[in-house]
Amino acid sequence: MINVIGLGYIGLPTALMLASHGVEVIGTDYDKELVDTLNAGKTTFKENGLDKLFQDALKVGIRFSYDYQTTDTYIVSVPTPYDKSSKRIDPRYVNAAVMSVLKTCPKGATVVIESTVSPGTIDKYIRPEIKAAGFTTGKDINLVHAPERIIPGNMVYELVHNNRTIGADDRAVGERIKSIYASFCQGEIVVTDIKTAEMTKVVENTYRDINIAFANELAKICRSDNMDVNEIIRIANMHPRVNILSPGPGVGGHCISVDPWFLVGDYPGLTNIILAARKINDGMPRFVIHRISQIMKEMGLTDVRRVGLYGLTYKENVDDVRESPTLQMLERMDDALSGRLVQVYDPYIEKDMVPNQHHKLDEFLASVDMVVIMVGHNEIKENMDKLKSKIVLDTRNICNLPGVHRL
Ligand code: SAJ
Repeated sequence: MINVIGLGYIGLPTALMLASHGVEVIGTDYDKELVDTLNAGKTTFKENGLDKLFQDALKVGIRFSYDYQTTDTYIVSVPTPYDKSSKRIDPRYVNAAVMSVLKTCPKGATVVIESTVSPGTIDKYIRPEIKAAGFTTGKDINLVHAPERIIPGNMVYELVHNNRTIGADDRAVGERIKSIYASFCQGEIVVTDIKTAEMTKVVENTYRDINIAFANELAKICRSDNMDVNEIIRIANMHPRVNILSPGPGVGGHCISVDPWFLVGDYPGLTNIILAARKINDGMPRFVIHRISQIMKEMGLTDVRRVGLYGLTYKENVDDVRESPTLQMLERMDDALSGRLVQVYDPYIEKDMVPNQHHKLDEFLASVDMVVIMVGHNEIKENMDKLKSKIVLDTRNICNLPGVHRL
């Protein structure tokens, strides 16, 4: 039996996937409400294919509990925030989970850490705690790092099809864990050491952050000299060795906007490009605010008062608002756009999160003169016609209406 600890965006789909492929699974989370919701037969977030996977797992008997179970294998998938001042990883949740495992596991059990951690975290923060608790790694407890790679919006597909990395102290333990993931994973599973697995995961997200920052910097250059950045990227990408990502209103989510900071925090002085990329991407919400003012000025619209932000989530077709560029913009908008009434709408966010939030597209549109497309949800793509009478700033390059403004 596998005890999956942490039933959030990664732990839950992983637990469901294992269970629906014949592995006995108990999911554990300390959030009582979350466990109660799952036990009542409801999923806790929206994700393509998740409800069906959940039903399949329920049919074969997956269970959810607040308690850690006594078993030989644990998969830990809890948050790993970073400390905003030191930029270093804050390992407290992973540590707490591992310490709780030690209280319940039999001798020789294996703890698989799926949470993203900075290189060396397991050596620096986890092993000393295990030792201090009187346990010896490799004897009393085996450690494995199996970072996840699935992308929100396509998690269920990617769980099955992505390649994976498994870092283990002991090759045989790594191979045993590989065989568990191979119950559902059709991709290649590489077994390596723990530190290599830690670094590889952070490198993947940092690579994407830098690529997006490059696109964002190009957007600023092109804006300053009247060039069309999207057309330039489209044509450049026709080169067989060029693949530039898309500019946007900022990089949100709990992964790409966080993981590069781990490297900046741990290797100051060696992380020039990585730090510059973080700053460029973090500066994009401010650039969007600047674009709003610029467009109004260019159009001579000093009397336009009503600006609407379409989209609160960090990207399209998900309900996750962590590190969302729209939320960052709202924090800064009061000073930058004082006097303008900012309206907000997102079809994925049902509860009231911010002032002037609407829950129906038509009502939102009726209350604004200018629409800033912050997120390219399918809903807005299917309703572009409704923006015909509006001033539109499209930060995602999805709107083809005449006169649309872009980054
Ligand atoms: N974004 C752009 N331009 C782009 C692509 C993305 O502005 O061309 C923005 C998005 O709008 C969003 C942010 O970047 O705000 C991040 O979105 P994303 O779709 O690039 O990635 P995440 O954060 O949803 O998921 C990433 C993935 N990592 C990589 O592709 C290297 C995923 O595979 C990881 O599993 C995930 O991080 C994670 O959990 O680490």
